[in-house]
Amino acid sequence: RWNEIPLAPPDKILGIAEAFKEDSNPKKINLGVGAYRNNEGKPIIFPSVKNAERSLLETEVEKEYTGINGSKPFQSIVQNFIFNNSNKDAAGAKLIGGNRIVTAQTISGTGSLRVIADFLVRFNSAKKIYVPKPTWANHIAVFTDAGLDAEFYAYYDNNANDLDFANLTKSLEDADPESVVLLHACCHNPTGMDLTPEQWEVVLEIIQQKKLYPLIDMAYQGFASGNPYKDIGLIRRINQLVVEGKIPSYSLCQSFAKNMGLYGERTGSISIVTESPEQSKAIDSQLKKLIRPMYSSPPIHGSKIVETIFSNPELLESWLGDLDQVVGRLNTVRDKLYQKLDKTNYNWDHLTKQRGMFVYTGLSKEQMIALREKYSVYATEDGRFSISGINDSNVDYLANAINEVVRD
Ligand code: PLP
Ligand code: TYF
Repeated sequence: RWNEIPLAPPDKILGIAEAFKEDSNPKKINLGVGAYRNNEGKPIIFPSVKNAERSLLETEVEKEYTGINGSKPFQSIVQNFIFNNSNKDAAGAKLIGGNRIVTAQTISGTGSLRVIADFLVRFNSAKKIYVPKPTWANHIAVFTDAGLDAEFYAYYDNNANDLDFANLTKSLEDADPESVVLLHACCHNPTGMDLTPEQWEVVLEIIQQKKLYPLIDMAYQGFASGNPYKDIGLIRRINQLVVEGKIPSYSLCQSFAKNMGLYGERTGSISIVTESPEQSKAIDSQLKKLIRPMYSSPPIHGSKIVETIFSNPELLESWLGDLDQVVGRLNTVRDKLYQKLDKTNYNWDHLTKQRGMFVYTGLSKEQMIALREKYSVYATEDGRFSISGINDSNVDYLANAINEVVRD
């Protein structure tokens, strides 16, 4: 019966971990998956998260199913965290107060992307989504599996190792009206290059002219500045435009995988900003109708951690500190690598402009393969390094390997 099924290729990102495991070189370095490692090369649990779990262990008395869209407290925490920005976003507060945001807990960021993709296939007039070139590889798989037609808009100039803003605006101006456009809120994956507020302004203007539907993906909130409340400039601005009636609606996919280190807990959300409380009611009901036959309801442990942290000012403070430390180490590692790289024949200045978990080296596929085969440095062939795999014990070896590969 199944003899006709062909072998599927391994996932471009997750496949690297498999290859890394097989390598017996003691100096091997894993810069593949975007998951945090400390200076000892080990994954961590944020101390604030551990404390929240301790408290949950004592107080939890049931493991009942949560609602299809998650719990009300979780939805409200997420809304206040992202849209009200601790009472600093007047427009966002207005949208929350006016019942114009529908939020559902989802199976982390990937789940929220899939839920909104299914929603758009059902309800958006246009079935096309424009994604930046390059983007997270899974974006394209999620959107096309759901039945959307994914197309690229220009984003990055591989020769200049810089944002290609002129072509970015040009390709959005050429986009089919009413289509969906995917925007990375901050710490663009894989390039680490974000738009400036002035550049966002231009893009938001085109979005209005072409009646494009903004879908924002925010998987790295906090990783640009170290402070999650400072990394949501795009959201604050778009909230103003919604309140002014210039952009009717948009959606936001959000994940606590990276900024709370809740990777495997699968904790994230989808929020849809609507035009009226009546629309909100209908959309909330449709999200439930869509999710119920798919996975019924989201997991509860991660969302309870989030609820515990946000309802305790000390834990909240402690989490913000934990996140700041993680981001601080990433920035230190980025600087150290930059300092050790040979700049005589290769300009590495783009590294200093990039933010988040990745550096996008600009190295060719051949150079990346040489890094893997000659030096046991594992990363995706597009030239992306997940830099938390770098630490005091391997940064010299890594920089030397890169310098050798660039020289050859
Ligand atoms: N979006 C982007 C751009 C990502 O890089 C990731 C994870 O790497 C995600 C979404 C979703 O991650 P998760 O499903 O673990 O929340
Ligand atoms: O490194 C990346 O870009 C991501 C990380 O279930 C990831 O692919 C890994 C597993 C997963 C979600 C995201």
